Amino acid sequence: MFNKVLIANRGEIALRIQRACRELGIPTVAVHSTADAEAMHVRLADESVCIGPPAARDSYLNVPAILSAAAITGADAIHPGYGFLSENADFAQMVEEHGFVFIGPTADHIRMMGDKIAAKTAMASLGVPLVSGSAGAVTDMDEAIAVAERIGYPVLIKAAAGGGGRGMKVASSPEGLEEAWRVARTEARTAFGNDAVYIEKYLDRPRHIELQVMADNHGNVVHFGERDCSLQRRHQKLLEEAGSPALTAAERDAIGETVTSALKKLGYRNAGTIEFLYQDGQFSFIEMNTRLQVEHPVTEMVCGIDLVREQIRIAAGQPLGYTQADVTFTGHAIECRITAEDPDTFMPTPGRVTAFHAPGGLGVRVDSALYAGYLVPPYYDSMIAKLIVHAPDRPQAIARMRRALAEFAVLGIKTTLPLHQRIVEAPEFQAGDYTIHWLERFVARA
Ligand code: MV4
Repeated sequence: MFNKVLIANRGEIALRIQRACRELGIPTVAVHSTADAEAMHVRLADESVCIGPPAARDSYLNVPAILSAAAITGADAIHPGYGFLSENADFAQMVEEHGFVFIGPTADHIRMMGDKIAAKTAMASLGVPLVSGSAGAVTDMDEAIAVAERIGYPVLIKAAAGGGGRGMKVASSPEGLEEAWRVARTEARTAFGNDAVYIEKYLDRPRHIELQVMADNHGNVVHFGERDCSLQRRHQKLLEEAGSPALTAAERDAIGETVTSALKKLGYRNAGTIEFLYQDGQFSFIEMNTRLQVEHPVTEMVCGIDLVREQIRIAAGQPLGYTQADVTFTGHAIECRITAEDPDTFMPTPGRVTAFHAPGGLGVRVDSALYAGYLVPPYYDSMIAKLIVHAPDRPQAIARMRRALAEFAVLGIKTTLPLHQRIVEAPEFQAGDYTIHWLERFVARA
């Protein structure tokens, strides 16, 4: 096992990783920007190193500073968390070249999944279902027209280097295709420095369902079921659930078997999330995320497994120690992502938190680095807390979330707590009857 782990992140996820390390008996090193000197992740770490000024590019993305911090503190492994450097293949490679263990997948797998065309090609060859579309990159307009004619309109043009919703254009007719094609290529070139694009059939009312997997270095792969992440606004998730209200246990088992067998053949290692669009009973692979995700706690609650502990054990070379048959799903879990934003306009609301009271009680978990007196800095992501509830079934989980949201007090700044209260009251949410478009409209009609 590792002697010391450096956590290359901040906020609640830095605390989350520290907690797993502490339970494994591993000392931790926090890194922080000058803006985060008073942050909870610094206070709770065994050691800390300041790695630069507030702007992320000069601190949390500053690779030489982070590698130096690992070297001077004698850390032997680095956990990247999510965001920042977590899906940067060059960083993962550099970490290993400097003699540290990267707690995550191999640089080659991160690189492969970062290229959305390479990811789709690999998954298709391993038997994972895709949405119909081009076989790879589409390089000229005539080919684009031919692909669209074959799969039928509407179609979606996506950037190979995109992902997470960036660089997508819908075309509903041959007339619209030429314009969408030009705009998509230009945006891809300016945003990613890579104008490769591909074409898919546009699904008009899908759910976003993702599967959590974990693979050790000995060929064992298990899945921990799905999360429904359809409740998002502008590609920012607001609420996630495990399991999906739309899936049966048989459907979960089937897609789980497809995915674990594919990743076994791929030789994948550590944590991964396979994203699907789900519509009319069909799964269509869209992307794979090669990191721990923000919403991992809902999976932990229903499986009773510490996913970060598993990541660390696996990176240290230990086998999983259990099989798919040992993974069981109990009850239902929901997570609300609370942000420092105006609940009506979504403008960030950094500032001083004057009072903080987190909810508690049976089946309530709060992952947050907030405290009374904390100054929410303007430089980083606006998420300030994740409120997670677990209960025997979905109606009880919703009742528990309503109760916990009512207890939660964050004073001094505006937060999205009132918006979450409205979402869990909505009949469509309570019925589990929503697609990726529902929240966007719900917010607009308020
Ligand atoms: C799609 C789609 C419809 N049809 N692909 C957006 C994020 C990126 N990961 C993929 N995305 C989409 N791909 C096809 N063929 C609709 C979306 C999409 C979406 C997907 C998941 C969650 C929220 C979304 C919001 C808008 C569009």
